[in-house]
Amino acid sequence: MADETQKFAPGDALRAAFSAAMSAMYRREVPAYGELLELVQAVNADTLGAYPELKAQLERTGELDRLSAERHGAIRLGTGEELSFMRRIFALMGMFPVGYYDLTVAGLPVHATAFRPVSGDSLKANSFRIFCSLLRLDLISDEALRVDAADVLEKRDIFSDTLRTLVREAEAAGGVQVEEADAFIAAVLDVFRWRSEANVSAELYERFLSQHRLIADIVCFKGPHINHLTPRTLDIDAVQTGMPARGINPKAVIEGPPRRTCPILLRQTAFKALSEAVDFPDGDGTSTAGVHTARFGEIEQRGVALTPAGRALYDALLSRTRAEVMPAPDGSNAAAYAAALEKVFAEFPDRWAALHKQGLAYFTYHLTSAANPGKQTSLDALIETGHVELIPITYEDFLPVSAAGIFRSNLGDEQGESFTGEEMQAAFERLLGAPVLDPDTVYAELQQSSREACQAAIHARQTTGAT
Ligand code: OOG
Ligand code: NI
Repeated sequence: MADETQKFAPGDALRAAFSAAMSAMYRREVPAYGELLELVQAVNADTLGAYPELKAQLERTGELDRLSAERHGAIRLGTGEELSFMRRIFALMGMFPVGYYDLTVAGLPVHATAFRPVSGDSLKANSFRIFCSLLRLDLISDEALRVDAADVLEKRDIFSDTLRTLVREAEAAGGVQVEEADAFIAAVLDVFRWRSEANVSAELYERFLSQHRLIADIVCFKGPHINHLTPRTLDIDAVQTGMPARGINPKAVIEGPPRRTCPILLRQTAFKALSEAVDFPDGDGTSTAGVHTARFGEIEQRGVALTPAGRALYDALLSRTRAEVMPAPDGSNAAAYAAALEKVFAEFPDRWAALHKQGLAYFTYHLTSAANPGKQTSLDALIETGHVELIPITYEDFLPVSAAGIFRSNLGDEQGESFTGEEMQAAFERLLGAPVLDPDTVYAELQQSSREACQAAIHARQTTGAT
């Protein structure tokens, strides 16, 4: 009898195909993204050549293979119905909602989650993530505009009938059939492409734009166009420096922590959106030509995931840096900011062993082939004697509000917030139709299961006496 599981395309394979198809599409839609990919690949090859230890570590964790295909994207949705159906699509590709992000603290009228693979094996196979925001209509202060937005969103359907049918059939069958995989990917891809024909008149577009540019971007179009795709680099400073030569002008300051020997969390930089031609229907069969500016380019360098204690230290140091030097939007004090960041973050331990010992970051544990661990069973002691090697667990999530959010909370700028964080998360989860996973739990479980496996391996080696 044929293996039953063979008739379904595995989620990991669908996600890899989806990620590759998105990348090819975005390359066609936003040519600077193609330039950026080439630069990132060149820098990554140089970095791997210059740092054999980093190369060995990435090889060990399986990240070397996934590196050139690694990227994240972002989309913005208008309604709970869109969000919950999106969740069902992503689930078929092995992508699950992790984390809740309240972007109102950064002055954006949205909240969000990230759809991503969760298990170690799935991350290794393909780590494609999509940051997915949902508009908070309740934050549109202009009553008439709020009603208009709800009305426009109510009337659109961002999913084709083909896609809705494929998703329902796949859910009922327990997966996407192998012979439907290409049609499924094509139908999903179609949701995220750019559509130059707007949903609203030029006049209504301008009204949304003047309330908030994000609202115009979400409400006025027929689909949630992918707004950026971000490749992962091993040396963001080198990419930042190399961009102008390729005609790309990045923002002056790299967001996140400073350059370190042991990278933590996430460092990101972006370059400006392109303006795209749009046709705004006048309502009488004619249309008005205009432009829309929303899509941009971004790169990132990923470091180790931090524990809650590590994250608290990171937040405190970033906030202290910003109290010293607030980066100006025009980049005029970029060097002073970089210097302050470097100086303040000197307090954050920059050795893997120290980060582990102080419980600031997450690791997996690997018994080295060196020698017999003897009778010693304490992991800490075995790490010190070199019998157990620590491998940092990569941060797989996002930091979209760290910069702006910390600044605003320092200023106590929280007027107008009528809901607490927990209430809003619960409301978001109701619309999503599922709870979001807590990123910290995901990392803690990866660390714990690795600890247990390593301890079992130590025990096995001690009892057999093998070296
Ligand atoms: C949200 C962007 C969030 C990141 O890298 O932090 C994100 C958006 O602009 O839609 O992609
Ligand atoms: Ni991004």
